[in-house]
Amino acid sequence: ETGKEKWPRGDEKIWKAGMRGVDTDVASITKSFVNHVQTSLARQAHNLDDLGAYQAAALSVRDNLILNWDDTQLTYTRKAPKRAYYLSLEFLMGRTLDNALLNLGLKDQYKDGVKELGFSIEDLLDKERDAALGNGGLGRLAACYLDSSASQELPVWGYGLRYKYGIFQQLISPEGNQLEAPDPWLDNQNPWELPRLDVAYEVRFYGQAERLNDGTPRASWTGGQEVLAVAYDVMIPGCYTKTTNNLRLWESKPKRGFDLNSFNAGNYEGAIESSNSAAAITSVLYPNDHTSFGKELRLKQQYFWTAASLADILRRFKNLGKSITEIPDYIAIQLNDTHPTLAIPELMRILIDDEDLDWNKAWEIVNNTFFYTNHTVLPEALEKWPVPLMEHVLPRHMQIIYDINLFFLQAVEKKFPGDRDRLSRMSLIEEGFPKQVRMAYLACIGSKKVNGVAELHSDLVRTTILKDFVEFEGISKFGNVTNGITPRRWLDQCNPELSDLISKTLKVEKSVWLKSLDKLEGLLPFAEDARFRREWAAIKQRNKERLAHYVQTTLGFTINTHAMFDVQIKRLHEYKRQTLNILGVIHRYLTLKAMTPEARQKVNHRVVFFAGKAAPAYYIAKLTIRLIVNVARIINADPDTKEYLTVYFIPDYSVSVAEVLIPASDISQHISTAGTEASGTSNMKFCLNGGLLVGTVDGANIEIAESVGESNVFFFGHLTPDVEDIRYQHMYHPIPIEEKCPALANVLNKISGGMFGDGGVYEPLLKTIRQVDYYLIADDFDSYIAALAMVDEAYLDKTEWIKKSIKTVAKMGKFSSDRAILEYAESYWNVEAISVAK
Ligand code: B1H
Repeated sequence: ETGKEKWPRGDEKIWKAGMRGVDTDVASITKSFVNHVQTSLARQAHNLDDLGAYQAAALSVRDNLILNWDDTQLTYTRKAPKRAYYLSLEFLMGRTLDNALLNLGLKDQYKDGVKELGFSIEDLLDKERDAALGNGGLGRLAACYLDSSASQELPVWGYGLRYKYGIFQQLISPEGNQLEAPDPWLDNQNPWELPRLDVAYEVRFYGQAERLNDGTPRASWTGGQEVLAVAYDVMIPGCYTKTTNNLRLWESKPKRGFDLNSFNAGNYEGAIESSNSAAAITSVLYPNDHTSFGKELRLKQQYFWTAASLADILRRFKNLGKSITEIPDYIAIQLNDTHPTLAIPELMRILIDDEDLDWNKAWEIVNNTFFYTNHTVLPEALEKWPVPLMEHVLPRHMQIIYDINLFFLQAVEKKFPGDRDRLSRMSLIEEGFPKQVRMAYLACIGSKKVNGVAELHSDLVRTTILKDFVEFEGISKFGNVTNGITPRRWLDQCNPELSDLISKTLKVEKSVWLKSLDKLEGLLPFAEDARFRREWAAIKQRNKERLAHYVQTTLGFTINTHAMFDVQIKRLHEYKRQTLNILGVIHRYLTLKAMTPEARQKVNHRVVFFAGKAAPAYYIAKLTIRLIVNVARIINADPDTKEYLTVYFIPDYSVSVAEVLIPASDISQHISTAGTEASGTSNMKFCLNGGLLVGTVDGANIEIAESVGESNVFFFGHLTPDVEDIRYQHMYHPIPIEEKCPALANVLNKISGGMFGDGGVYEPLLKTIRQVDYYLIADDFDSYIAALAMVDEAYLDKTEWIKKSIKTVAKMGKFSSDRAILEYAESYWNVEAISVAK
């Protein structure tokens, strides 16, 4: 079909002469850089600072991306393959310039080029602000999957929201309290997005829905508020390939500058207000990781985004000229958690009200188009929307959900006649005041397949929250795709020396092994090579020094880089048990204090790092931060012990801070109560950089241990099947903490007693442990301390330790997000790779 087409307009030769390729030798790069300084930024050599130079470099690199993006999109249009769309409310992209340079294979050229112009590439990279449109693992996973889709040449687009403010900036007050400040990430302009002001859709809220009652299931939905969704495209380059995919983010704006009707009625204030409320939809990312609050604005975000995305996807589909019933042959839509579940009733609405399909045909199309990934089994995170709110904001969707529920429950009744309990358990509508829509159930029954994000988690989905649905629909619908991480950012970019050493050792090009990560197995024999081990250890040491330098320049602390670096970085949450870690630190401190100076000499030196944000309204999590900061203040100043043990809380954790912390770790902690962490992905990042795991038997820790060998991880704690029973005992046969775990009781008493400042401040936190202890801190404390003792023991033998580190990296191939995205493409979406001609 290609090649035979007529040139679209004008003289083909003149067009072709005007088209530029982008030359990538150093001379062309410096020329392009200077051009952008002059004509894009309107600046000159004498008034160009690092920020300006970063922008010029970014614009110059962007030229490459745009040309590749154009070719990629043209290829997709011409070849019309089945495409997948990844709908996620969060994309935690981090910085782009370094990643783009590496994926394009242009890092060295740009480094030399900017040097010739008097700049250092490292300084420029450092000027970029993170794109932090996500809370944590769920949003970062979406970013890794985009990188892998492009790298594996899969026709996948992401759809999300262009929040004006990303995740808040975290400040720590002198008392140790978390303070939140807005993240105006777009203030310096964003060279990585292309505004598409011509790609816009109208999205309706509120109004009236009336069934036509004409023998069809159709209804009309009119009135209410109409808001405009405008597209911004972010180019996603693959690694050593021309394929450059798209992430389309929607911005909300008023349909008109102001609401004319109110204006004409003399209600100027009302007019301004409605324009404000349209812009409000995409103004800020909700920072409540793992909690569902039922806020109207959040519901509006979800609908705004799913409606605009579906309209865009269907417009593209309609350009193919196919019958509407062929949607599932051309489109797969992956729902990243339940946040985009409204896409299911929205597609039903379009097929029924606009396309006039009958109910069963529409439902069949929907059922073959959507795929749902669950990311948590924690009850507080499972989304439920109050029916009255839904009826108010989305009246037509509420009707459709009731209809879906009716047909669904009729089918359940048919299969399990007379089982009323089952019907009420499985209903999409939870009875109560108010009634609520259970979004996970809607996502489940509307999708072709459902998956969890690690083996254990997928089992829990099948046997707990969706058990009834497995019994009704059959087990084969419920799968697992263990999460992965992109080795481009999480090895090649964040740990360039290790990446170079691996290439040199394997004698394999990065363009190969970074996309076939199983090749790392070739490192195994080198664990026995003393020279290789020395190089390996030296790189770890330099990464520790790089982190120490970061802490020195940002916080002013001097860190002992010859100590073991022990890192726990993730959102603050009770289930993740940062408290267990800090209580363990206090225990170690008390133990050190009780030793003679001679005995202390034999103790392993340790530096403990924490970083992470707490949801602004999560009181206990914020109190944990306060405790960590104050424990650090006391311990780091104690002349008896500070050589042996120091603690740092690194404020404002982000993707780019993670890129400095992870390569520097000797061990990292992934210590959630068994059965609570769906997967975890930083566990993979640490292991890929040669840090060992201390962890519970939870989430992806289990599969990591299976891959790297149990002897190379430090496991502790109760197992998932026991957790329920233990909680039951806590409720009905509580054992006083002094009896159950005297060591912990002693630690808690020291805190209460004021060792780390006013003990009263921490009482609410201590109470969660002394009383209900829902997350089993007391039950796991002794085995946790024992695991850390094993770590100390193992670290004494440096040679063995480095061998463990090498063997771990060698066995991490499975955890590439390339493997994960290919599983989605092959086993779920039926989407194939398609290459873009050079
Ligand atoms: C994960 C969330 C999450 N699971 C609600 N669930 C949110 C839920 O703003 N909200 O409403 C935001 C985030 N995030 C994480 O997903 C899991 O806890 C991790 O274990 C997992 O690795 C990650 C990616 O699958």
